Formats: sequence, structure tokens, C-alpha cells
Amino acid sequence: KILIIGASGQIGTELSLKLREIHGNDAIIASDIREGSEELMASGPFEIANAMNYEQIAGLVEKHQIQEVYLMAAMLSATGEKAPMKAWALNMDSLFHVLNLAKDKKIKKVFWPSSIAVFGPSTPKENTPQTTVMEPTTVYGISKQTGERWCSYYHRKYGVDVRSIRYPGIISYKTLPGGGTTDYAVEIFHEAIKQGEYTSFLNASTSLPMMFMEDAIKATVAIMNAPSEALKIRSSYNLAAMSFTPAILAEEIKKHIPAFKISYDPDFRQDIADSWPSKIDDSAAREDWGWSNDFDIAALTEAMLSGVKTQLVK
Ligand code: VAH
Repeated sequence: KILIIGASGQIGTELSLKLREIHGNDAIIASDIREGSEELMASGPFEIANAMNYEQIAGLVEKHQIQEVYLMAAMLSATGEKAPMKAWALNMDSLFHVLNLAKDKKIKKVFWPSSIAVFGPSTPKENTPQTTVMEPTTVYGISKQTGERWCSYYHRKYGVDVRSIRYPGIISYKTLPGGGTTDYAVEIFHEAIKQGEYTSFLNASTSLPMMFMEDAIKATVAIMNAPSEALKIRSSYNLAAMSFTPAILAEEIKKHIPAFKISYDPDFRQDIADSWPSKIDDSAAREDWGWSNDFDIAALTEAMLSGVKTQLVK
């Protein structure tokens, strides 16, 4: 069986639903510190558990005979800056619990998400290489960079089969944004439909790597299904689909909602966004385990506008 920790979160929710489609509802144990969306709660077994509590996580692994764990719980970049020690504790304690369960052979396989937040101002911003200088300026980025080092260590030293992806900004409509810097690209669709206008907290020309949720889930399933020997990288793989600025996204939305208006009022998240790359080189993921994205900005915009509308009528 498979345990999803952080199942109520932005990626966790859709990952749980997708894995239930693939393996059957009862094969997936969703868990989080709080209940998730109606759709998630109705889709199969759910356990309230604290990702920072080893006994609770080990208890779920034992109770449900778990073989694989997807650790999706974390405090993201913007929220993490408001509570640095809490973000560090949640992001790191949860990772050590899962890596140690694997080291002790209590589980066979681990997925752990990293992020483009591992890169910092000194990282090349165009076609950011798989291996490069990384001086992250956020607690979240530091925790992801350190987490990658630990994943690589546990794989090399104890043979732990842990797999990881550096997610770009993920855009989806099934959950509300979760404290990220890229969340303007989620909020904008809700506001475009509800208000016909949106004030972006990043400036017009901030280009960031982005991906539609369906592609992020496809990549997660693909790396976990890849043969172990194909995975040459056991820290975390760069992953990309598209890059755009708030101004470019607004133009795409105007193709569907001509009267849509965007304005700009950058806040503290502008500094975080300025420290990240604008375009990522993900050739290693494409070569090692056949990654390719399906959604570009046009397909993303169509999917988000129709998705948000269906959520509103629920
Ligand atoms: C965030 N959405 O903004 C997350 C992600 C690369 C962005 O890590 O913090």
C-alpha cells in the first residue's frame, strides 16, 4: 500500500486522487494534520497524522502495511519566511522520519519533492543546469537544498530508494493556493472569473518556471515507476514545462476574457521570486526517465479557466 503524507495540500490532493485512479482507492492511505477537500475525503481512506511525529507515521506504516511513501507535507517559500524555525522543523523532521523508515527497511520506496527554490541569486537564471551553484535565500529553499543532500546520502550510504523532483511553480484549481511565491498564477484565474481583474503581488516582468498540475502528477508517477538503475540523480531532478511573466499570463487570459484587467503591487514575495531562475534545463529528466510536458501556457489557461468554473458551481 501507499501512504501520502500531506495529502490535503495542493499537490498531495491531486496526487492522492491520481494514485487512487491507478492503484484503487483502498490502496492509497491519505494522511495530513487536517482533513482535505470534500473530493479527497470521499475518495478513500484518510488518517489524521502529524508529519513531524515519528510514532504516528511509523504507526500508519505498520497499521496499513505501507510499502511506499510520498512525503508532500512542507511549509512553502512565503509562509516559511514568516516562521523560519517552524518551516525548518516541519520540512526536515518529516524527511528524516521517512528516510529512517526506509533505512530500517520498514518501507521500500520514497518520493520527496524538492523545488526551484533550491536555486538562489548566484545561480544562472537562463537554462539553469541540473548541477550548479545553489545559494537559496529562503528557509524553504535551504530546507529543500539540505533535504536533497540527505536524500543523496541515504541512497548512497544505506541504499534507500528515494526519488525526487525540483518542482517549478505548480498551477491547479482543485485546492486554494498554499503559501507559495508562485501562487499569483493560481489566484489570477479565480479573480479573473469572479472579479474580471487581479492585482499581482509580483511585477509584470517576473519570469518564473511554471507547470500545470496534471504534468506535475504525470512526472511524479513517471519517476516512481522508472527502473531504479535509470535514475542517475538521487538528489533531485530539474523539471520544466514553461516559463512566463504575470503580463504574459494576463495576455493569455484576455484571449478568453477580453475585458480582464491586471495591475501590479509587488510585496515581500518579489524578492523571493527575483532570487529564482527564469528558465530551467530539465534535459536530465527527459534523458533518464522520459519526461515530457503536455501543457503549454495556452492549454494551461484553458484548463484553469474551465476548472475554476466547475469548482465554483460545486
Ligand atoms: C512556492 N509553489 O512558491 C512553491 C514552489 C517553486 C515554487 O516551491 O514556494
